[in-house]
Order: sequence, then structure tokens, then C-alpha cells
Amino acid sequence: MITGNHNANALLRVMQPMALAGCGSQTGTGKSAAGKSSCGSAAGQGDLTPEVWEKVKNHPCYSEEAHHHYARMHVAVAPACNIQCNYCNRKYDCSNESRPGVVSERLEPEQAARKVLAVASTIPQMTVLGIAGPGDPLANPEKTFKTFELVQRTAPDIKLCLSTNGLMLPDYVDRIAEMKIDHVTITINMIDPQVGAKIYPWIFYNHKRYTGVEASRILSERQLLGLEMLTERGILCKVNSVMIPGVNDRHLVAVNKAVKSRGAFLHNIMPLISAPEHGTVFGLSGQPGPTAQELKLLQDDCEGEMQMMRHCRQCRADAVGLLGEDRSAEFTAEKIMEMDVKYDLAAREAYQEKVEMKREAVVAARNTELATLAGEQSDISILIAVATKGGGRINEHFGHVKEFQVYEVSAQGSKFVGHRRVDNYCQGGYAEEDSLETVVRAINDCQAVFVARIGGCPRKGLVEAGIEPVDRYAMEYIEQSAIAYFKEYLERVRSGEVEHKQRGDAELRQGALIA
Ligand code: CLF
Ligand code: SF4
Repeated sequence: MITGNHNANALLRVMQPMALAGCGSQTGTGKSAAGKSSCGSAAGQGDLTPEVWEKVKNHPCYSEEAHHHYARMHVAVAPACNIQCNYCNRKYDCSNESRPGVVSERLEPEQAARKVLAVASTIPQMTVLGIAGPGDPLANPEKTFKTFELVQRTAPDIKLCLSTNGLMLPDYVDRIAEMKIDHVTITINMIDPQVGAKIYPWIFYNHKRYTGVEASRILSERQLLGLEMLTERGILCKVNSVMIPGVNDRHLVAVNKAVKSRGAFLHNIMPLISAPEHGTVFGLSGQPGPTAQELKLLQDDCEGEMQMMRHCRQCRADAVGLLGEDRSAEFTAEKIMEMDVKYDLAAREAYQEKVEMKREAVVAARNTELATLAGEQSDISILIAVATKGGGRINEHFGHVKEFQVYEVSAQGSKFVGHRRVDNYCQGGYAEEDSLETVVRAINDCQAVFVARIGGCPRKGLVEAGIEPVDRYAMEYIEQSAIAYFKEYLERVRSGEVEHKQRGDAELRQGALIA
């Protein structure tokens, strides 16, 4: 059995790529993400049991550090849903684990299993199969479990992951455990049915439709019961919550406490995606999503003994690839039928060994740089936006960025705190001047932007907006460079060359990303 406290300590070792300065200040409790050091290798097993380490070490959602190196895929085998969320339109993917606005190609279990083999043989670092919609997997139990069963038989090294609204969860916990589905996500947006009534107009349960507060009371009880039953069986549970300003934003602190006390391993607070063109209740009523600062403040408030996931990309229900990239178009039903599928376990393992070596090099470089921050006393913390294609390096041209990764750096170390979607500045080989404005709005809270290369015009525009473009770390490791930059920044502040000012807020991109 995994207890909440064990989870907390264990998780800090895994999720905390966060390079915290001052090995000597290690308290041994590993308690707080913000103020305690994590002396052991953040990429290593730390004090996790071997069983838990096996489950999380190459799961891109359960380990922030792994998400730079390992990929996941979803198969859209679950079209039906048994509840209605005000942020969902059935025409689109489930917002729990996907962006609205992208219609999935629905698959039968046999097609899905073939797709998994096709992806596994093309992308050897794809380690996790998730079923996350486009409806609710447990409202489509036969298709969901049949798919998992087929994949388990033919590709035994792939981890199985399930995401659900939780209504039917207690009925399927034993089946989940028997099938060795080690990762389950439950979307829990409230524990107070009065709050729930503003999010869920109805549920369909035991052949009956429930509405209003009663619907949310049943849903909440089932979600929390399902969570307890899973954690009692040692299954790692992540809780997703959609942050809806003015509806459940502050309430999510209470949700965080409730799920933590029931042994949840990880809490992922995601911004509401809401736009009129989605045709959702919230979209049509003009309900806004949070700003970058509002989201970060809530995540910071909830961060304590249970780590917060901050690298979620709100993937679509047929996403394929590293988080933040989407290769689903390469694996349509038509294309996979034509592919010569060769699932080669030995080749996959050999490739992943190389990935592990690269991953260790990233962590070692960061730790070396981190050691130079020991003893640094400063209250300053800054955000840095990074142009990256993955692998933990600054390896993307400014004009080609579709998503910046954002790191927070302070005297305590560096950590990944989010990502910002943007329009390409460079489109079809030409600079798109208007998009610079949207890029600036997306990273307006950042002091600097790290790029592999940048042209003269955007450089000038960024400087005018007060964001320093930095290309001197091109192709270097992100966190090592971020810490090096931070040390220089402190020197410039101390010498009077730069006046440190907190920057403003930034916009989180709303709406679907189709790419
Ligand atoms: Fe998929 Fe979800 Fe499993 Fe990950 S996604 S079912 S836990 S394998 Fe990950 Fe995507 Fe965020 Fe989900 S980034 S939406 S948290
Ligand atoms: Fe939509 Fe998912 Fe909510 Fe069902 S659980 S209504 S599919 S967002």
C-alpha cells in the first residue's frame, strides 16, 4: 500500500527535476518543493521503492524530467460519456485530457492495438499508452479494457494509463488492478456539490439522469471513493482539475487537500480552455480561463507535500509523441494499415538505454552548475522562456517555436513551471510581424527568452518589450544555462547595470491547437 506521505517524499525525488541548491541544506524530510533541498539525483530512484520507480521513471506525465525524453500515445476508442461538463462539447475531444476543437479518429480496439504497435516500432521512446476519450473510458468499458488487453499481450513493455471522470470508477477498480493498469487519472473539479452544480448540469448513473446538486454529490462521492480504492491497491493516481476562475479556483485548494489525504500521487491543475467557437456552455457564456499568473499562484499555493504537475499539455484523445508535439497525423487508420509494423522489444530497450544516458548527462550538467549557487542569498526569482525541441536542450529557432517552456530560477535552483503556446513567428519562410505581439503577450512575465537563433527584427521587438533575447547558450542544456544566466543576472543587478523589476502577467493561449 502506498500512503500519502510516502507518496509525497517519493514524488519529490522523481518529479523534482528541480534542481534545488545547497546539498548541505538537505533536511532529510524532502518535504517542501519550495524550500528544501533534494540532494539525491533528481533523475535517480531516490527513496522511491523499486516498484514505484519502475512505474514513474519513464512516464512523461508522472515525471517532469522524463517528459523531455519519453513519449506517450492515446487511442480514441471511447466515444461515449456519462456526464456533462460545462466546458465540453461532445463534438470535440474530452477536455479532461484533450484540447477541445480537435475531432479524433475513433478506433475499434483491434485498430487501436495495431496503431500502438505501429507507433512503438516508429517511436522507440514511446513508453505509455493512455486511453483518455474522446468521451469517458469507463463509460465504454469493453472497448477500453479490450484495447488494453490486446496491447498487453503484444507489447508488454508499454505502460497502461487510464483517464476518467470517476463516475464508474469504483465498479472497475478490481479490473484495473487485475489488468495491471498502474496509472489512473481522475478529473476532480470539486468536492462541494454546490460548486459542482455550476460545472456539471447532469450525470447519468444507474440508468437514471440526475441534475443539479444531487448529480454533483453522487459524482463527487464516486470520485473520492474510486481514488481511495485505487490507492489502497497501490495504483498511482493523478488528479486533474480544471481551473475555472470565479467558479472553482479557490475551491481547488480544498480539493488538493482532499485528494492528498486519500493518497493521490500528483495533482494537475489545468487552465480552462474556453472560447465561443467551441460551443460549450462556458465558451458561449464568456467564462474566461485563468491568466498565467493566476494559474501559477494557485499551483504554488497547492504545492506542499504533494507535487503539482505543471507540464501538462491538455493533449487530444489521439495524441502521439512527446508532450508538446503531436505526431498523430503520421498514424491515421489508413496509414497504419499500410505500414510494415515490426515490434522489436530488444531494439526498443537498446534505444531507451541511450535515452537514459542522455538524460543522465542533462541532470549531471545541471547539478554541476547548481553546486555553484550554494550559499547564494537573494530573494530574486525570474522566469525564463525557452525555445526547445526536446532533449533538455535549447535547440529551437525563435521563429519556429510553437510552444515555449518556462523555467523559474532563484537562489534555490531552477524548475519547470509551465509552457506557453504561441503562433509561429516565421510562417512559410517569412516573418509574421503581428505574431510577435502575441508571443510577447504569452511570455510577458519572463525576463529572458533562450533561443538557438533569432533574427534582428524579433530581437529588437523583444528588447523593446523588456524581454532579453539570449542565444549564447544555443544547443546547451536548459537548466544548466538557466542557472548560469541567473548568476550573471544577479551580478548585473548588484553592479547596478540592471534594475530588477517583477514583470507583469502573461496570457495563456485559449482555443484549440491544430498541429
Ligand atoms: Fe495520457 Fe493522461 Fe496517461 Fe498522460 S496525458 S492518459 S496521464 S499518458 Fe499527460 Fe496529456 Fe496532461 Fe493527460 S500531458 S493531458 S496529464
Ligand atoms: Fe466531456 Fe470528458 Fe466531461 Fe465527458 S467527462 S462531458 S467527455 S469533458
